[in-house]
Amino acid sequence: MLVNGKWDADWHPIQKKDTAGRFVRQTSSFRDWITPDASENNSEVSYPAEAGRYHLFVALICPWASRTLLVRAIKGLEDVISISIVEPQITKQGWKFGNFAGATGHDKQIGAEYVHQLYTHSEAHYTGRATVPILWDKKTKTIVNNESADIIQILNSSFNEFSNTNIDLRPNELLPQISSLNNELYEQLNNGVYKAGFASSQLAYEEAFEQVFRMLDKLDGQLADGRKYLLGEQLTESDIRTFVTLIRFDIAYFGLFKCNLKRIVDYKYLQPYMLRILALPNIKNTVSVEHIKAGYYSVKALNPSGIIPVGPDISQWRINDENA
Ligand SMILES: N[C@@H](CCC(=O)N[C@@H](CS)C(=O)NCC(=O)O)C(=O)O
Repeated sequence: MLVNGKWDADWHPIQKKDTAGRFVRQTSSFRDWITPDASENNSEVSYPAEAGRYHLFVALICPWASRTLLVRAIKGLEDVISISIVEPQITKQGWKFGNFAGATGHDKQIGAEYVHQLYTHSEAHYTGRATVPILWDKKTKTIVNNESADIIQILNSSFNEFSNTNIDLRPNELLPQISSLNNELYEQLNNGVYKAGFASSQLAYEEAFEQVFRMLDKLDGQLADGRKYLLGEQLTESDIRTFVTLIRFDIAYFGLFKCNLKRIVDYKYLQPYMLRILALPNIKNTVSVEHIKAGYYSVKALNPSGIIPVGPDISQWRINDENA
């Protein structure tokens, strides 16, 4: 991570844990906002929505980054917000730009070799982990926001002028349900799998494992009445948040993170639900099985040999990885 603007220690997945060995995720620190007219939101600085001005730095392995890519695709903002995709394997200096198939090569914004340089370019004395996704302003060459929960809201609501669809992933009438489900999803599923995978005690692992499967069972039950999406017939932000974990589950979390009670393919309703979202326009482009495998299985603390499993069989996903 960065300490006072300097890269400090070799990258390690677990840099914070509590006294019972539970994995603790860092909170994000760039929280500025973009609004249609730069009017104030709930943050100190607001940038104006403009086509071509903003850029997303992502890793295709990363569920948090992927949810921003999904919202960009669903809102049809591919020509409005440009992207860089880093290499999937995290290095001793964190995320790196490069030529792994499906990555976008060298950084054209500031000529960075590593993502941490974007952080120090934005704040010379930055202390913290250099995470993706990053929403970047090309005009001032600075990070606007590095919290995916904020970025998906910004993409959903602030660029409608440039979007060719009227899809709203956070309709007012569903907001209370969306936000309560999102909280549960984050704790028990999205971050729950990480809490299982990066637990450093049996107790912390079992606690997280139990929550993960309780949540998957609950979601499967919620879909059992034949509804299309978790909150009914309309796709919402909660579906996006769920999808990014489901799509990684059988490939990475079942094995590497020891979430091995059931696979998603074993769930009657969750599996078709996941495929339904995968089949939406341009969503397949946000999913790279190659990056997910190469990235997760390169975490040496969990997989010292670096061997990448051959399975699972995902032929029914009909993904062509060259698109990624
Ligand atoms: N709260 C952040 C979390 C992002 C995050 O943890 N990203 C991971 C990749 S999945 C990362 O970049 N990790 C690098 C590190 O921790 O050094 C968000 O949702 O945007």
